Amino acid sequence: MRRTIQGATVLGLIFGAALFTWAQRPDDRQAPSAGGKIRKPQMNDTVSANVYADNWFILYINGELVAVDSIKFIPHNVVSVDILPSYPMTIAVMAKDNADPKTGMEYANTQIGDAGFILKFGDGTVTNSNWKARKFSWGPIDHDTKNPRVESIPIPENWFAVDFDDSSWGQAKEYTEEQVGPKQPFFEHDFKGAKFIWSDDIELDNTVIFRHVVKSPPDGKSRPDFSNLNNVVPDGPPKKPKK
Ligand SMILES: [Ca+2]
Ligand SMILES: [Ca+2]
Repeated sequence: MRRTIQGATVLGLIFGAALFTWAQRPDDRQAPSAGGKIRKPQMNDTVSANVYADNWFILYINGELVAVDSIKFIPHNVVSVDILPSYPMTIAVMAKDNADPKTGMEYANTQIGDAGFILKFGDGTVTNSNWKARKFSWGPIDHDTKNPRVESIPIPENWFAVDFDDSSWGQAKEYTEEQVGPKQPFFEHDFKGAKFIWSDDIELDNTVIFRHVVKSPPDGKSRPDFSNLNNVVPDGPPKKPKK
């Protein structure tokens, strides 16, 4: 009798442990560090990225192309995409004002035209003067619209790479909403806490690259690192037995 109770207790413990393991699968388990099994990322592991550029941008995260502004000039649109963050997160953005490459002027060479860029991720990442910025094309030099001239320097091939050396670059400059004058789509998306940025001259600087490293999630939330997903087979639901 005693043995039976002991057996039942052991069985109960085993069953309980199995039930606990089952209940934890697959969504509740934290992904272990590299080398172990990793669960499949779900949509609630992603965060939204909202990006607004006057006039155009291309965005890389950790060296990979993530988003391209689908409208190069007007209307001024917001690009909103889902991203699966992993930290440290290197963000690299090339932004362009819609300037004529020969004159540096906008709107069929009728005006100098200004620029602006702003970004916010769902993890709390925002643009501000902590970002690095460098101009690569600017004009018309001295605001001379009669004899407009443009100066440009070559864009480094690996400007979006994680290990690109931006240590000599200056900081981005913040601009107010009034200075940039964003259009309606901007107000329909969450940019709270983000600042408009550009390089030193928001009128004349027409091609600018921004870079920023987010060391850990700004909202403090711990997130599994799925960046090695290509190197492991993630746990999935059991396959249906073959008939
Ligand atoms: Ca513009
Ligand atoms: Ca301009």
